[in-house]
Amino acid sequence: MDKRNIHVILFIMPLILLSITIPTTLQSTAHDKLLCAIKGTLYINDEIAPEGIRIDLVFSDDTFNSTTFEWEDGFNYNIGIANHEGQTGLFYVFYLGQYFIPVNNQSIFIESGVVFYHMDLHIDTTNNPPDKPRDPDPANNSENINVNPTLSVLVTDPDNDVMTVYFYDNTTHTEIDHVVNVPNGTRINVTWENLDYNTSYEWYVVANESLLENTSDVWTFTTEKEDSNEPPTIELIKPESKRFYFRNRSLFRFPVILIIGYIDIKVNVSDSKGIEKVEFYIDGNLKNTRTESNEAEVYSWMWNERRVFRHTISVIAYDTDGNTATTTKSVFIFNFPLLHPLRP
Ligand SMILES: [Ca+2]
Ligand SMILES: [Ca+2]
Repeated sequence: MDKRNIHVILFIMPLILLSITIPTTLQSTAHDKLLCAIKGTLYINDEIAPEGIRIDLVFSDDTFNSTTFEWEDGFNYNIGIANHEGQTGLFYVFYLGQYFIPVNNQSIFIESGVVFYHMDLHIDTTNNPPDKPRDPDPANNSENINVNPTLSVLVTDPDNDVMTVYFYDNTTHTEIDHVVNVPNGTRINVTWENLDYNTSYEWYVVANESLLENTSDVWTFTTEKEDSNEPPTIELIKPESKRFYFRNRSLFRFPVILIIGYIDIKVNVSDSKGIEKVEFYIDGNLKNTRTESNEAEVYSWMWNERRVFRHTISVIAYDTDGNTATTTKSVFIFNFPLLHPLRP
């Protein structure tokens, strides 16, 4: 047994005897510095650490208790835990300019009446933080972005660690959303909802692999101008100008539109935001309303009324904001449906 081990035993033995024989209240007044503490050895990559490294114990109420690693009677660090009974603390080791969370024993619950805990801490400096999240979409300084954009970045970790990735609004510093269990080398997406039109936004991303994290640059984009919902477009595709129709069939060119019998009136309608309805009029009287197209962008209605001579077909398309488009054509028609029982 070497000299150091003997010192350890000589130190521990009276402490144990004290714990057994002296009431706790007496212990804490008489030995405040030794008692109510966490003591242990700090290992860095499995080697006993050099002295002078700072170890912090952070409790849930945000109080900060730090000590500097030093050799002390066989215990290498010594953090007071008085008044933290019932709380859970987390260790952080500040080393090489960054915080490391010990690989084992990283959290500790302080029970009341405990004199001290012996807890060795191991940190692994061979772990690297995730790389800065990069390759944003929308790209930095993008314009005309929609008001519910999908935000996307590429995240990587040099050690192939799985990450949690947080997206933040840089103006309010609130979280937009996060994604857990993200493998190294993944492009991830979240949606930022209900932004204002024609406004600049700033965002950034934090990739965290539970021990270390890294923060992206701040990126910005500007949303699109408020949508003005243009009116629809409409085109009468049947009857065509200067055609002769017989019972719905186009037969030949004619100086005017001449229709014998019934005819399907067809329009081609389009709108960037969607069509609400299409109305069919004869001589200004509403005859039919269609809310569904018969085929892509084509709305039709079979006109089969007893009519002779000249009449006016009008079709009005309404978009979802009530904007309209109208097409009108004059036709000559001779239709006696009551005399033509062979209707389709
Ligand atoms: Ca890592
Ligand atoms: Ca429109």
